[in-house]
Amino acid sequence: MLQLYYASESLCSQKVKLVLAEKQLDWKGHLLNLLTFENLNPSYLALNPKGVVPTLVHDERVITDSIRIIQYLDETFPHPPLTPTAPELQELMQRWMTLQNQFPMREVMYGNYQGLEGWILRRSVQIKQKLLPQLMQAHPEFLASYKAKLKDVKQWSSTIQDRQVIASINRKIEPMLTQLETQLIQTEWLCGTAYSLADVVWTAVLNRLEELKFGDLWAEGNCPALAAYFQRLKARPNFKAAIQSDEMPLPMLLAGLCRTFLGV
Ligand SMILES: N[C@@H](CCC(=O)N[C@@H](CS)C(=O)NCC(=O)O)C(=O)O
Repeated sequence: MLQLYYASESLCSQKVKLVLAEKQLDWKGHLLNLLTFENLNPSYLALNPKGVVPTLVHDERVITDSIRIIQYLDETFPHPPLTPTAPELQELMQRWMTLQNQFPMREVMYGNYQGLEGWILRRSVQIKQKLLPQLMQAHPEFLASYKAKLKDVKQWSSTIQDRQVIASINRKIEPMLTQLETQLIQTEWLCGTAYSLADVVWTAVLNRLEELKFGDLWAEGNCPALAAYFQRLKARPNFKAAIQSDEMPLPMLLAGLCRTFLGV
């Protein structure tokens, strides 16, 4: 039995949902509301001490971190395979996944969303900063997790409020996409002729960058191979279910909005 703890519109959750769909696996979902901080509940921290989604539970085994989860799924359920067999292509796949994983997408998202959405996201980080000391007092058995989270949230909050830092992170997006373009001029998928975990990861990221209005970086002839690649990714049968139609259910959104407006 596969169980996935995930959140709506979470980039890391989308990668896992796409792999589950590609492999046509049945799974039971536990949808967490990040806007009401369900990810910081002690019951969830017991599974995922960092208090982030996603978490996969397979029978008794708990796996955290989206990259580890998708690799685990591919090893455990090898059909269809999403890892190339040639060692040099496996290495290439790791490189594409590391490039993505090391890029501060969280800061890109929280720093660039505009309007109400941006306000909600940035305010949720401020509320988290106020909430964590209270949680430390209420649940001292999770003190280490909450302390680490608070340290991370303080850094996160100061980064997304600093327009210059966000602008300098944004400037790194184009060179990263140029690396993809160089590869995709030569091959259909990032690791050659077969769709792989690297393509899964970049499906979620390119989609998010487009949502954040960075799509011009590859459109209008700027990166034609990347633009064509993104069209191929979006045309795949599982894109819609795993990524495009990923929206927070209305009751969850309303609960999140209340919490955000009240600021507690
Ligand atoms: N490296 C982790 C990052 C997980 C992560 O940051 N998840 C986000 C959603 S995409 C989250 O849970 N954010 C809530 C928080 O940090 O409080 C992974 O790939 O799974």
